[in-house]
Amino acid sequence: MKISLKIIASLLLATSIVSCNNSEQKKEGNRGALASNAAEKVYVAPGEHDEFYAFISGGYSGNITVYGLPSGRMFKEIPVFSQFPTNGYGYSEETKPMLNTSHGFIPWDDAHHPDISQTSGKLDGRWVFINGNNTPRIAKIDLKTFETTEIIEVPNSAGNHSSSFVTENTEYVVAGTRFSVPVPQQDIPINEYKGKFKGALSFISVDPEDGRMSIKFQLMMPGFDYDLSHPGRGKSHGWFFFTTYNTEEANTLLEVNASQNDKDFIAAVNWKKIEEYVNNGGGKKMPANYAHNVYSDESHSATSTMIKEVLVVDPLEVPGAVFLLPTPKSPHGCDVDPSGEYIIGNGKLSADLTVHSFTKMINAIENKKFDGDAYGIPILKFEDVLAGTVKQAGLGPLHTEFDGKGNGYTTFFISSELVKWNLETREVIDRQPNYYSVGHVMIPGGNSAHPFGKYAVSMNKITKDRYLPTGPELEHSAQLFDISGEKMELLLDFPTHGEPHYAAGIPAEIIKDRSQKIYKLAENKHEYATLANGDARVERKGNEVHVYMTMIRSHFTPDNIEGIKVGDKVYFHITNHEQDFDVPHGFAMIGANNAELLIMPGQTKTLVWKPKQVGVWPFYCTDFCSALHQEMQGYVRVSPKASNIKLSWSLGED
Ligand code: K7E
Ligand code: CUA
Repeated sequence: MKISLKIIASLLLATSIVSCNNSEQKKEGNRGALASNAAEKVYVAPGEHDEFYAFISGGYSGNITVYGLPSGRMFKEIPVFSQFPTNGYGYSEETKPMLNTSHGFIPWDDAHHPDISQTSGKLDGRWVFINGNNTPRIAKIDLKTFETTEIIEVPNSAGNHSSSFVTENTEYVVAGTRFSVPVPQQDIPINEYKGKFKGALSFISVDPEDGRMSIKFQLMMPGFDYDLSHPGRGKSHGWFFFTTYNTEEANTLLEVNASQNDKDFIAAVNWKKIEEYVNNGGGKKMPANYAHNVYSDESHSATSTMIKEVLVVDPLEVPGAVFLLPTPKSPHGCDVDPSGEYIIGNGKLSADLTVHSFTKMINAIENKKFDGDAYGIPILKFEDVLAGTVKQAGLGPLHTEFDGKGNGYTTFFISSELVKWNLETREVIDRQPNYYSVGHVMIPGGNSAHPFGKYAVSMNKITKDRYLPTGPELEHSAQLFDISGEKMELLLDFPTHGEPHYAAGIPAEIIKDRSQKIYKLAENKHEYATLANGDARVERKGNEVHVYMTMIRSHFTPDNIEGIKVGDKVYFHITNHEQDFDVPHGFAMIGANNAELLIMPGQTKTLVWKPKQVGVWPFYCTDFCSALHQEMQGYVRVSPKASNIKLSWSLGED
């Protein structure tokens, strides 16, 4: 008895010593800005606002989610490449054209890398761009309305992955193909890949006034896989850098066959030089067929135009514009530091990080120190462009961001950690475990000359035990770090939606005051808008019926419609007459083969319904808009196809 008590006592003592040590260590580790606790740092009191917006890619959701930092609260999902029943995007007649492509209507994509527009290397908060990976497209989201307002398809591409990063004045948003393909597409044996397939790097110009996108040129590169890219900035402005893998040009068993070369390349592209060449009439126009979809806030409608040619540039036609920098080992991320001097290649099969020097690259080019070529494109010598390596930083480096204070933050997928290192000395300063298997990391302004180095968000691929289990399928997990001090401090875990590949963060103050609250009814130019209740009506054109409807708390006008017949195609064109912030109304029709509509104040949207059964069928408002929301309903009488019931409708007290 005595002995066991002694043992227990000594165990207790040992435990208290251990925990004492632990808290001692924690204090050390936490000696950041204020050494306050994590909970305080992420607490945003009720009614208070977050300091940053984070636009997080949804990966296979095809969309973008908007979060607040540091709270990790989700504010909105912005539909981009995928139909979104929550508000009818891709279901309403007005938004269906946004998802039109050369393959027809495509209701889904895999969205990867959001990037915010810049002016003089600073985030200007006008637009977010993001790439559709599967059916190659670039989308633009307007940060006044947080709506997708433009999508351009990228021809001659497949797996649009080294995208969508913007140059320092948003001259271009760049899209590079991951898979090389026959250009133009043709029916040839797959094993003729080597030498025949091409990799298109597309430079999409962005109009400085209205942001309109158009493909300025496509650079037709050798048939490698172009994985990621980043623009030069500052001294390297005018250049763009792309990581490649499968420089072996294998077409099967890539996990073995594309890992043969000790080094692949970072392709350095002098886009200013090519732009000049193109402006002087260079390049070849090639037949193409790709969709350009534009949404207007005035007509509340999108149009889709097919474009029939694209300008193609062969890199050999523009000497001095493209060079290859050997980079070990199947590099994934390609990141450029805020000064524009360092180009970091994250060799995903390597333990070291490769840091290239822009200055050394220019010197080597000027001195023509080439080490052969690939399809005529000069290869520079590894030693001539290397600034140095970050030795044994971790296993499986993927992506790097910067804090603007001279440090890089690299994610390591295999060793599952975020590693902070000094750009000049390339020494590791700190490492923090990630739960689990981190992919991208985001520091607000990370792809710009002026990052906001207060927080880093790592986006993890595996969630496992971080949250309450939800069956086999889990949301991914993000982790927020305070990076204001010497050591990083883990503050918060929060789930994300889909599979985030990168995110773009920005101080809230840059965009929040410009955020639009309503659409002005007086400016509504929708061709089927009903601006006065007295104009509400129903018109028949053959078997098409157009309902010009209005909605305001708490009724639809008209709310009784008769004379509809089985086999008709009924278009409900509904205009929301509210002019107050945050008073949308919804519209749902029984048996409609689509989603509801969620209509913002001042906006017109159209739902198509094909009644299939005789009867009296209800419709209703889906958004609890007032105390009399449940009364916001109506009926449509559907008669047999051969019936003579006259078209009629109620206008109510108006
Ligand atoms: Cu940027 Cu996920 Cu598309 Cu790496 S990729 S993780
Ligand atoms: Cu309108 Cu509920």
